Amino acid sequence: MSRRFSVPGYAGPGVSARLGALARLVQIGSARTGPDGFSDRLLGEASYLLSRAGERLRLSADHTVVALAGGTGSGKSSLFNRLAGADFSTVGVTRPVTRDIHACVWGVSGSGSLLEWLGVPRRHRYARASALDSGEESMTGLVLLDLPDHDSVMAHASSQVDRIVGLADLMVWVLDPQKYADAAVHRRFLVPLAGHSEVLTVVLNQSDLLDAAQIDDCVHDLRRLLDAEELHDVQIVVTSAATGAGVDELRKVLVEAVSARKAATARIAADIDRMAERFAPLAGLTGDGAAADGAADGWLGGAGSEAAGG
Ligand SMILES: Nc1nc2c(ncn2[C@@H]2O[C@H](COP(=O)(O)OP(=O)(O)OP(=O)(O)O)[C@@H](O)[C@H]2O)c(=O)[nH]1
Ligand SMILES: [Mg+2]
Repeated sequence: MSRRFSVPGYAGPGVSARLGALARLVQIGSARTGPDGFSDRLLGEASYLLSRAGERLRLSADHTVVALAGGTGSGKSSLFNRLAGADFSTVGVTRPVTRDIHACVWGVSGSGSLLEWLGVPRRHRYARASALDSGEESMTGLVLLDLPDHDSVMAHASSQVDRIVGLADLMVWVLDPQKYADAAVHRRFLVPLAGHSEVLTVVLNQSDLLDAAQIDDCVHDLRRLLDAEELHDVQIVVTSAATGAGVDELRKVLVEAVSARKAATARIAADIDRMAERFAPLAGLTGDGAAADGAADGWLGGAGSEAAGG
């Protein structure tokens, strides 16, 4: 019996598997275009969807990648440890301290290939396996990264930061009261994100070193800088990794990122399902067992509504 993924209650395979199957269908379909085969339009739209969903989603749709970035000594590792609830990443006075990316994963298995791809060494991978027991369900799926400083003397660390900026679901720029206006950070990392406030949060750390009026001045000045950079909607969170002030607020930002990511993934899963349905009537035309060879095994079946040339 054929099985339609749109049947209520049938969730089908995960988004990663769905994307893999759709990629295979496009590959097969590209060799069979024409009046009897797959339409160029269908293949074009499927390719577009694949590129939009991207390699990142194929690797792991269930994880939300949030990266702590910023200059050396701003307190990235200290905040990472606070959020992770353990001293995973070394904090120190010699600079720079963090030489490789560290990662903490909340509660979802299967992050190995993603962490590989992100370039996190095995010895620096930590898990909050007990997330489900500790009231942290809303963090499930979070992959928190502690990055080396962006202007590191170590070239490999600096290029790692550039790479992560392009693929994280949320970048958290950790600034400190002395260097929050650092022109290099603003020009190189913040300005290019103009118009993409949703992928950026700014943290003003070390607030324990300032009094209330100084904090207000700093936040006001930082807001002015961000406004000038067309980053009006970027949230500024004031924290102290030393006292724990503001860390709950930062945790909330991470939870929101996780739920936004889940919503986006659900939307993409629905898009893929609709797209795959359009391949259904053509799946038997390939003559090479395409529908049965595992590309869409157990997922793509039943009659769709779109025929070749549509
Ligand atoms: N007073 C105060 N000190 C802090 C705070 N956060 C971090 N520090 C101290 O600042 C120093 C640097 O902290 P790290 O967490 O190692 O900074 P980092 O951004 O990870 O630095 P790199 O790994 O070199 O890039 C350490 O001595 C921390 O104890 C804070 O909120 N308040
Ligand atoms: Mg560090």
